[in-house]
Amino acid sequence: MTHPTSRRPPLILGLAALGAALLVAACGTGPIPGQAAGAGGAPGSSTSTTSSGGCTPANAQSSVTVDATNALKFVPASVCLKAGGTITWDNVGNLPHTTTDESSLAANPADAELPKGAVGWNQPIGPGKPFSLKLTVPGTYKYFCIPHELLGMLGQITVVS
Ligand SMILES: [Cu+2]
Repeated sequence: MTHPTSRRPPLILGLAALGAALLVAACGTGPIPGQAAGAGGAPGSSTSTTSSGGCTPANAQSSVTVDATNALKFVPASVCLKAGGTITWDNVGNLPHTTTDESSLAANPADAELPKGAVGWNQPIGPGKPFSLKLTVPGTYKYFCIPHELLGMLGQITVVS
């Protein structure tokens, strides 16, 4: 007489690479990683410290995906990217959007911002057609969606090196 045990397997999504994830899984809590301090060796050279709204080289991502949604939002609206990293916009709804950082195309010029020396962009992002961009110039980028700019579909990227 055996009856099947119905235990759900734990969801391991992309955490396998992290050895520390084993500890987290053992505790069974904490989707938020927090600060992994003290585990790794500290790099010796301390270069320029750029404080850009909490985006530092330590917490910057080398690749990030921003969803363009039917709610007319970029999600997340603000991201922190390493210089040379890649941002990908993914239209997860069924409405047409753009990702645009050209002040000449903005209804409100303040919705477009580029670091000095950076090149703007204007790209439609249709449903299921993600668009990726590599950003190498550190600084603050503010972009928008052309059809929904005035409805608040705005985004910001901070690039740090
Ligand atoms: Cu839009």
